[in-house]
Amino acid sequence: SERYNARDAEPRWQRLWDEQAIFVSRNDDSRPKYYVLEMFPYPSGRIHIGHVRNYTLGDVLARFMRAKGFNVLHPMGWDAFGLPAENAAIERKVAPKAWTYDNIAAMKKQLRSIGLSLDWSREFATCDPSYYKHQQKMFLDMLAAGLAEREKRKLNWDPVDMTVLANEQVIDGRGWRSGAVVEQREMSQWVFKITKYSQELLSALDGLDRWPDKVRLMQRNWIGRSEGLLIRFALDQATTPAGENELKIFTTRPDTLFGAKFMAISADHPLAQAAAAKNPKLAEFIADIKKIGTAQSIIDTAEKQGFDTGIRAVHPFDPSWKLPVYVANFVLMEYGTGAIFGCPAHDQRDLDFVNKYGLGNIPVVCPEGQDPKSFVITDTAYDGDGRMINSRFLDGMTIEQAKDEVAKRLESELRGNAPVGERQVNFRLRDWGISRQRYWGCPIPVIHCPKCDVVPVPDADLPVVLPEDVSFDKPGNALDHHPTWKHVTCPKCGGKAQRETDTMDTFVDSSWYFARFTDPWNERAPTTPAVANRMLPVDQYIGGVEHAILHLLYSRFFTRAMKATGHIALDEPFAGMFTQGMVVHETYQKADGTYVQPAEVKVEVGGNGRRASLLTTGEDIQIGPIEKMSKSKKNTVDPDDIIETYGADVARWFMLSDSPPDRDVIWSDERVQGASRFVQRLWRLVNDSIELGKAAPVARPASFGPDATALRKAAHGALDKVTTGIERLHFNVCLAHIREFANSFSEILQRPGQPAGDPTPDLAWAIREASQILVQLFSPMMPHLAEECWQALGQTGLVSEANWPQIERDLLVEDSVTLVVQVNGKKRGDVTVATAAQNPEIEAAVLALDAVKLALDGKPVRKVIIVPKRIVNVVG
Ligand code: ANZ
Ligand code: ZN
Repeated sequence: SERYNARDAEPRWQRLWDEQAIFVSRNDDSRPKYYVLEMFPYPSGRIHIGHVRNYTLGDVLARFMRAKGFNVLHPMGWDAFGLPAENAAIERKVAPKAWTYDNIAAMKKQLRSIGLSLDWSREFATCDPSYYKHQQKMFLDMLAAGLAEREKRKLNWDPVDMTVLANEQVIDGRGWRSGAVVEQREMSQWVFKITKYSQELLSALDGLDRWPDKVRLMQRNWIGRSEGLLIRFALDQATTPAGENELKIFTTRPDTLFGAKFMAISADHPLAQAAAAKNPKLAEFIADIKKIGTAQSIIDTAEKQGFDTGIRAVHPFDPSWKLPVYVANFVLMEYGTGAIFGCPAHDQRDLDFVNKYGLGNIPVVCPEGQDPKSFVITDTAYDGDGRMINSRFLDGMTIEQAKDEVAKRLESELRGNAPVGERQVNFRLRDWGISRQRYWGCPIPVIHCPKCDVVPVPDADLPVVLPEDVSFDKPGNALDHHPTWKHVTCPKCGGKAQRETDTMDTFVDSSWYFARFTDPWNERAPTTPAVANRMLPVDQYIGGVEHAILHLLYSRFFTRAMKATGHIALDEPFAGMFTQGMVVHETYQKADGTYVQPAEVKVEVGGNGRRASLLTTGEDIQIGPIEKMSKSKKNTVDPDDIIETYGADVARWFMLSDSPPDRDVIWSDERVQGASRFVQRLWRLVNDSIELGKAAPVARPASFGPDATALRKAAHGALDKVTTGIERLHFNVCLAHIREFANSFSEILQRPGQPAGDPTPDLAWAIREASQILVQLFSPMMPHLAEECWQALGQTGLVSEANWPQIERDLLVEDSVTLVVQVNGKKRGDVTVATAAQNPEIEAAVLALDAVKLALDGKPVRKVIIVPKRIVNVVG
């Protein structure tokens, strides 16, 4: 038979799937539903190889579940708002809208060439007014429900680009694009009240048992629940500006109070402001440290700095003990009370601080087995377990006992009318600031009126559509510069008013798209609750681990907000979450350090290992480390090239075969060629089997000879393993089983003494059955090749629509053994198990026997002794 020609076959099958609309799922389908979703792409212009991996993983599952008889929902759309479109407008003078939709068209063509079983009838882009209209409506619903609010916040302001920057966009205190020193500005922002759900978002993580543990842990840490004590320290009046008389701090370690050496407050703390008013040096220090960004990472890495305000705080257990109050750059106003007491012996940051300013330390927790007298701290703080020392009435207690004792005493001690201490739970999670001073985003649907303040845009006026006649000649927000767009009349009083010109963070767009996919045709409302509640949650969501926190947390919040505003009736959007690894590749560098593309390099394997040279000039190329594919390192491969050269099935097979889906996969041309050879092998194997299976009787033979049985065992064994493998997303294991099955199939076909073309009827029948099973097994991974084979096998209809084959379980009992079963040494029967069965399995089978239960007569089992392959003795 001829070689399989992917270039001819793939587009042909893609067209047929399309014409027959077989991947379109209907909302009135009564079969059980299965919702598979991969994170939708940003339309940057090109699909990259990471997308191919992501979508292939989801596609295997979608195709498999469809074959299993589910009503599969597998939609695709575009996360289409965001900064790159504006940059393109600035750099290339193309309108953001045109740029975005052109990119979508190009990428859609690429996605189609991968052969994904997507329901394109539900496609939308988040920049479609028909999508963001509903987002605006939900914003207004959230505003009415108290889940959206205006809040004054300190933000990173880039004075050159005239925009607020996210923490991630501030690099070493400078704007990532402009390079300007970023200022901290207090500005009014729209926030979503995600903190109302802090505890719930945390607790519900326990129930997400089909999520990766690492993702749940990252969310737990991000939410950052801590239990501690609020303590009101009195201030020594002689040292304190008028009107200030106490300092409130939050601590998770009240047990360490007798190890306190200083107090520290944030530069934004009112007490710092008050002290700075009379101390120019302090004011200068504060201005200095305020220049650094507010990102935790910046604060963690910056050198610890402080300035003594001269104010003294009084120790809550000793009126004569005075502690200096510093303004310090590592205390955040946004957490706790913006003030701390520092215990250097047991906190590394505090220790670094006192070592710098010569304040000393007192250890108060002594590790078990250590002599307290010789326990000193110099450069490394001790944050482990132990007993209290140097702590008066706490001495000898455990940390937990000491925490409790301090809390009890301070709770019952009053100053003024209030207790000095109060137990408190704090969360690190902050409300979600969604205002962006950007054009290419979803307009926030409110109007600012000088008389009426903030007025929601009436429902009838939605959507607030982005104007298209915008100019990017000036830096900043093009919406704000637009001559007319923002000038409106107030819907309430009819007076002159202004539209909000901030747009929403693009993370809002991706926080509910999965819900919109369930009924994207509804023009009146974001969702059709009856449909959304039936189709959600997403059964399997697949995407990169880089979204472990923001996107996945925001979506969990937004789903709750949609529930609170009546758009949906569930809390958790994603029942199963899978984070795939990256596609990585080695890097190639010339002697001068410039990177070159893999396609320009020839790699040879010689005596001294692998060496590389440049194809054009032959000059030496240095093989660098394996890294994530990136434009800057030039170690990318272009999906179009791969599909053009080898076909989509080869790319898909390679992506799935080499490593478990949650690990990184190293792109290797040799391995891709291996996948390509395997495609041809399968094609030959199926064609050979057609010849040999010709003589097969229609009816299933009454009995099978040894060859036929061996083949059937191989086929059903593979079917069993691939079925469970796909269900667990162990795709690389599935592929290994398919390979193994193909090998034993070939062997049986080529067995000597079996005259070609003339097998016995039972073997012919088994060959036909095996070839059908084989094709179905690889059809989720290589759907085009599978269709071609299915057709060659003479099947009517498409393999993409065929039901998954039924497993014959009897064939799975690989060589079994029968063991004698005894209870307390007396034979009570026997049991047959697979030779490979492990002891726990054998034990379970034995204890389930009625004869054994009868003999035990309710007595507990004390021991089960297994003599391999012979006897099982139950001792009761
Ligand atoms: C005294 C102490 C002694 C502390 C010790 C720690 C160790 P988590 O667990 O993250 O909640 N802290 C409180 N507010 C702060 C702020 N606004 N900026 C910077 N640090 C702040 O951390 C709570 C601990 O972080 C608190 O407990 C406080 O330092 C510090 F051996 O109080 B601790
Ligand atoms: Zn008004």
